Amino acid sequence: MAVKNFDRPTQMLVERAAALKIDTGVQRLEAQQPQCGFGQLGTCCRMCYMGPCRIDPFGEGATMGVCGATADTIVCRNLLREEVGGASSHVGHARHVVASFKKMLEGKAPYRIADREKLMEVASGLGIETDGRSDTEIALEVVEKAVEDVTRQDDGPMNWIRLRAPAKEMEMWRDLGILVSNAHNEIEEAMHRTSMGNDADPVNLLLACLRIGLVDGYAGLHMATDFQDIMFGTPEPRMIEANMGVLEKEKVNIAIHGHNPVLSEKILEWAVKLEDEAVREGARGINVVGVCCTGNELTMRHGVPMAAHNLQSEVILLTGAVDAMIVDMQCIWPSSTRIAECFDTRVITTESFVKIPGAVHVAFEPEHADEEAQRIVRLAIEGFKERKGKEVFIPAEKSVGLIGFSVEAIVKVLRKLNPEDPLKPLIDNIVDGNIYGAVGFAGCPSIKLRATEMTDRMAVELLRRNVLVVTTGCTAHICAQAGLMDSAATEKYCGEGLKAVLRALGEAAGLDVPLPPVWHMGSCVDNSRIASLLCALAGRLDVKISQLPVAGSAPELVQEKAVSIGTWLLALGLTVHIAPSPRILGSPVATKTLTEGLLNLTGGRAYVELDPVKAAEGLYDHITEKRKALGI
Ligand code: BF8
Ligand code: SF4
Repeated sequence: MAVKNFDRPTQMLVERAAALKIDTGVQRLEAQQPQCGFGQLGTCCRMCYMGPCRIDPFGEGATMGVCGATADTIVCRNLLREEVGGASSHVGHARHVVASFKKMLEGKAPYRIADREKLMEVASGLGIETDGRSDTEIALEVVEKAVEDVTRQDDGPMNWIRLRAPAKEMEMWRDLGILVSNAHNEIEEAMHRTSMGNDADPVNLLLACLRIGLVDGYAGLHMATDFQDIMFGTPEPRMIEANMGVLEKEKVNIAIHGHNPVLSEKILEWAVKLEDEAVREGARGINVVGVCCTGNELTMRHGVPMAAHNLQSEVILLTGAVDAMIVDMQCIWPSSTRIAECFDTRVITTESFVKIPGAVHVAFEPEHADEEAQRIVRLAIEGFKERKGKEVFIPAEKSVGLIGFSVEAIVKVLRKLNPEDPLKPLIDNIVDGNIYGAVGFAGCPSIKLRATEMTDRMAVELLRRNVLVVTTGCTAHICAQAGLMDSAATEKYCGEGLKAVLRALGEAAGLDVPLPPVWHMGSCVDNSRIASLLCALAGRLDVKISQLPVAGSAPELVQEKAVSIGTWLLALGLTVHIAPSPRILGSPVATKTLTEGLLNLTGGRAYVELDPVKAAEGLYDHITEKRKALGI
């Protein structure tokens, strides 16, 4: 087995797997070498059965598919289909949450409105009359507005674009003809457009990519965040622990994995209620730990420990200490059950469209959420009964962090410094250069880049240059594990200016330590929170988002979802760093448009760099240019 240089807990478990003759992604990646060059460049087409066709990027073989499609057409069609995959996941997620919320309002599902203030904010933003009406009436109308975004047949734009998009960018999108009105229609049209014999114009296809980016951002991310906050509460700062060391040998360990908090919130509730049953079976309690994004959701709202990012979602099972891993949707490795069956671990699937051979399936319906959550928790207790007394292997490492940086929480702290104009202290510090700029990290851990610690090293390089880092999704897990959400990291890694700001903010927050230098803003759908913060800053300064000294980064791209989020950020006018390269390099038009041409359309730009230090330098230079252009 090739020696990788993963962080110690991951490395130990990968080695344990090898000793036990259990395959992990490390061996499977090796077995895939060399990976297909056509696939990597995006020049393989399987849209019809005269193919599959492949275009030789060096011009020595075929230059067109059987139907005459060029590398440009093929690459752009493939890219758009990737984005459809990503946007479908996010829109599907939001739709599931909205449907559960509606059932709750109709008295059919056991949930409640946790954040009435947010409900009112969303309702007024949507132009809904709130005076003299009950919360339920108002909330039902909010649901109607959400449903319109997947049903309306007029020219729109979508209600959630009107609610959440910045005004200047909305005008720009109108001029570009990409202002979308119905997420499902857009997804259908993108599939239609890319099927054999339709759109062959690479530029037109790339504009369609921007449309899907907007679908992702507003009918996916923003909509999901808004409903989840209303239903489960808007996150507030709290301390948490991170890494696999949060597993406890003597407790029933329940790992919740996936994305949809409608399920995991109930599991958490019943894990508390059924603790006595666990104790009767000889456990010292029930320990719910978070994996991937539903982990982030529970961390942000309840302080549940962040046990594992996506790459660790299979190795955490090698501890033998997970009694049940409960999954809902997205990012779940099919290998999970093959590893789980070597131990007493139950993998429990819960969605009808997410089944895995070897898993126990408990169909989760919001109407029966309490019964099903109890059943699931009891399955975990059964797992513990079987495991009790057996050897487990839990790497001891864990870190601590302060998390919960919703925009509302950030503004609350800033208000202590300036009650009338809370963004002013932030802006003043940006102007002074104490905060040189900010970079938002989003996305996944890649088995291809984890060994170089791409995300954490980039973060440290940026902090040193007084660039604040905000993060979501699995990059948040990586940063938490690296200790970057701990106040101590502020003293250790930040430049003097940023250090001073974080100290002042820590004091304003009533802490006797600085704020951490990397702010955890939530799950992947909560990239909406990062956009809201940018939107507020740009609005306050009366500039476009593309003028701000900020950037985005998907430092370890894995999922189609990261591609669709990235495209939304490009539509918003951001420079977006990506590693490894998206599958566009086989198309000169796609490569040039996305890395240069877009600057003239939205102000955005894709920037590919696989070396963490160079990538941080590249983003720093970008921020410097933006600062100069603003005259600061
Ligand atoms: O939606 S960061 S591996 S868990 S895709 Fe998946 Fe990537 Fe993790 Fe969350 Ni986001
Ligand atoms: Fe080949 Fe054209 Fe069919 Fe694609 S659509 S597989 S390029 S013939």
